[in-house]
Amino acid sequence: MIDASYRDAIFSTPLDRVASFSFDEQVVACFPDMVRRSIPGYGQILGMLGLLAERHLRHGAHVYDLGCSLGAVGLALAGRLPPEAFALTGVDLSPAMLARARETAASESPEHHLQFLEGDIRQIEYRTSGMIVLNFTLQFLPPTERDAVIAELYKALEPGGILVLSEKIVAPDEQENAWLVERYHDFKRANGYSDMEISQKRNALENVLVPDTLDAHRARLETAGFTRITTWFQYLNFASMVAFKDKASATHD
Ligand code: GEK
Repeated sequence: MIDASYRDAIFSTPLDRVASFSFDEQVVACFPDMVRRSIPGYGQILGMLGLLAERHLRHGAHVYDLGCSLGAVGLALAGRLPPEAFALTGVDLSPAMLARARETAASESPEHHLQFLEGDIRQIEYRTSGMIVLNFTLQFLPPTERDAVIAELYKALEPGGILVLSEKIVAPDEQENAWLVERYHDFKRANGYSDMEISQKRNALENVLVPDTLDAHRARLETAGFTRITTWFQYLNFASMVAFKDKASATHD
């Protein structure tokens, strides 16, 4: 288990100027608590990733966890699949996150092949993979750079491979979106965040986390080449999609 003992209190005191959100040591310490209390369905999504891998991952295939933070996706897969079933590479920009991910993987799942690489998912050379997971990561890239990353991931997937994309989303209808956001703030309040924490975090994420609509995600995935796309999960303004690369598609060159 990733240590969840540090409570997220980053935005609990008034700050005269809320700095932009960044994934530094302060965030690492309370990250498990933060994601659990601020991403509706985070635990359910992780649980389902293991089941999706059991069902769709070719035995022995390589898996990417892009924007891996503390490595929760790898641990979730390791909880369902034996060590020889897959080898996973977690990629993240944050050295502080990666240090903790390596430690946790070594103590929790020493038999599994989980490695962690410091890198920018916009720049790395991708190897052929059976499953690629973007669990709440694409949303942190500038919107204009998202198409190119998804196109690369499509190329890196082997035929029959899957991409799992979990994101905070925005509803196209203003009224519907306002309702979802308000209920999301209720969700955070119910999880112990104060109004001040909610509003300061919101300001810190402004221009850092820019959500797309589900339609925009679908269009991007289709443009990249995916023919079958399913939104398998939605909880308020958080959703997860699975996109299948056709078994008959040309192999990666
Ligand atoms: C989980 N997937 O627990 N390249 C690599 N990493 C990046 C980039 C980039 N360009 N931009 C942001 N990140 C995890 C949760 S958190 C989501 C993912 C959240 C990394 C960033 O350093 C952070 O660790 C992660 O993406 C996003 O299932 O905090 O809301």
